[in-house]
Amino acid sequence: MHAVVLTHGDVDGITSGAIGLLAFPGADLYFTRPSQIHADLYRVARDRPDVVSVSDIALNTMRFDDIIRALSRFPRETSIHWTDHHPMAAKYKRRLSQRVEMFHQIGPCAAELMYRKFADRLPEHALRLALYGAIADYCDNTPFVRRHFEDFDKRTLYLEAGLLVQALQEIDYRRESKDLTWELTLGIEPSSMNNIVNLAMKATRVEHEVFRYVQSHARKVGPVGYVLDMPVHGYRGKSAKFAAYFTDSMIGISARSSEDEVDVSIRRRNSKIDLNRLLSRVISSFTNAQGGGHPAACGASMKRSDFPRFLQLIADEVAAQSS
Ligand SMILES: [Mn+2]
Repeated sequence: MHAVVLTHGDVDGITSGAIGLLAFPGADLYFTRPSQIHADLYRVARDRPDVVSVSDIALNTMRFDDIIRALSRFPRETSIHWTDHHPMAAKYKRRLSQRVEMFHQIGPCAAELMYRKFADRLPEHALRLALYGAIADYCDNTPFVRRHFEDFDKRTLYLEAGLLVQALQEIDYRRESKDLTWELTLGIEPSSMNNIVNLAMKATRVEHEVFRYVQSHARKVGPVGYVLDMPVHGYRGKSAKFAAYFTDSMIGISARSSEDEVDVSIRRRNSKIDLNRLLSRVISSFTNAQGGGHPAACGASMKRSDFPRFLQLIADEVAAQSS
């Protein structure tokens, strides 16, 4: 049997992908992302696999027709599992479900969904992977996760998951993450991976420096705190949180500019604002901007010259919603 696992490169992606590898032994593993899943599906379809598992990939509606076209390239016999927890409009979900075996739920992480979907064929250690994914994605308050925290010492689970989260800040997205995923399928714990432990400690020290940097460089536009072009790469979700904290804001943004683009990570702080919905409203007033994510965590990119107006629109929306 020839199986292919396509998943995201963050901890939830890696753990849900590792569970996919355990459910389909011998499968090939590729990392992908919402902006390129259509192209990866095209490529994978040429090999006519028996099984494909896509996990933790948000549906990019701008590419929806390309995704449907790519799916149509697979032989009828290929079973395609689509497992995700990002917001997905009902019409897209219906259309996609005509070809894929859809398991979509908001609330749990993708690793929990993968575990529940394939539980009857997974080894015992896959459960820990599901819990690591849940902790990493802040999806650790579901009935499934609460129940299984009782099966271990949850403080140890947080340490192991924390090592993965931290190490991934310092890891090359494709090469080393692939080795890490394979090691996880073998049941090796993060605390037993010396390279992961070392990277996690380094990342934690860098994070503390990032915290201090944001303290002295965060700026505020209305109810939005932001930091632009930190000297260190990565740490975007974390620095967005810190920017909200240090400016006492409901929303935090960490932005990085390149030659002609700005890329932003957005987080909320003590707020129930649905960032995904907020962002999609704001983004619709820009050409060449894209983004999306979860209610509590989003990302977007836009033309560099649009960034000030983007900040202002986000601030206006937040102010309007909270007044
Ligand atoms: Mn996820």
